[in-house]
Amino acid sequence: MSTVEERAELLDRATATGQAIPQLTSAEPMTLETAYAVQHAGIALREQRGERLAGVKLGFTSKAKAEQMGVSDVIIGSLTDRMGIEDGGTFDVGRGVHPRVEPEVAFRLGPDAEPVAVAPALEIIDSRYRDFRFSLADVVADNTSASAFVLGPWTRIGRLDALAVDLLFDGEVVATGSTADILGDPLRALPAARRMAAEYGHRLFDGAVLLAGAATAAVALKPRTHVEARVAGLGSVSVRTKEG
Ligand code: 0L1
Ligand code: MG
Repeated sequence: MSTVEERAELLDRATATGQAIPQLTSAEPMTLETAYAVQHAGIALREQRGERLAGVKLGFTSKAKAEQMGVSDVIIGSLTDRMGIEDGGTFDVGRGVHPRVEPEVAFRLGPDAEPVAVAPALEIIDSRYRDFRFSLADVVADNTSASAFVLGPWTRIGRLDALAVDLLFDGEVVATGSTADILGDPLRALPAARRMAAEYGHRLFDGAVLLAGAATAAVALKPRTHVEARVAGLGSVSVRTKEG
């Protein structure tokens, strides 16, 4: 039986080398509680290297994705400052295993975990498991596939329940969706995040970012692409990919 720390180190090494690993649960069963302990141990390794917590993210926030995974609840992961890329910045696809991108909505939290601003966002997810296949416990241990995130301009929070979302590669639309695909309304990510954070030990601190969830299916990234998310009423956010 491997320890929580040993499992976290396996995932950490896969992240650093870009070499996929077999699912942890292919070797031994893992409860959801242990999976979150592995996730926290992985974040502790990052903190030992000088990374600082930047916030949290939710996954499985769309009905389609939850049904596909056979789950009925969201999952929560941690974001660190080093996962953040400035708007218009660059992401090296060569450093990942098989990165994909999702157009999202982000909140900035104030004191008492209340949302104080909203922004269009891109999340780059990258499962450390072979073929992007995993069980619920595996993906939780793998910090919900978190890899990088890009935030667009912060703006005042208004109605967010049905904003059109486009994901573009080099100016061509590759996926379309709606903020309604994020829990029916991205504002529902707030109580969901508070509940999950309380249950699994994540901190919703003043200034934290909350990535509320994806408005379309994730799309595989390739090098030398201008990737942009447009959220009606909120604006756009972009990143350029390179390799090596
Ligand atoms: O951020 C997400 O919605 C991804 C959650 C984990 C599942 C996946 O990697 O597709
Ligand atoms: Mg996401």
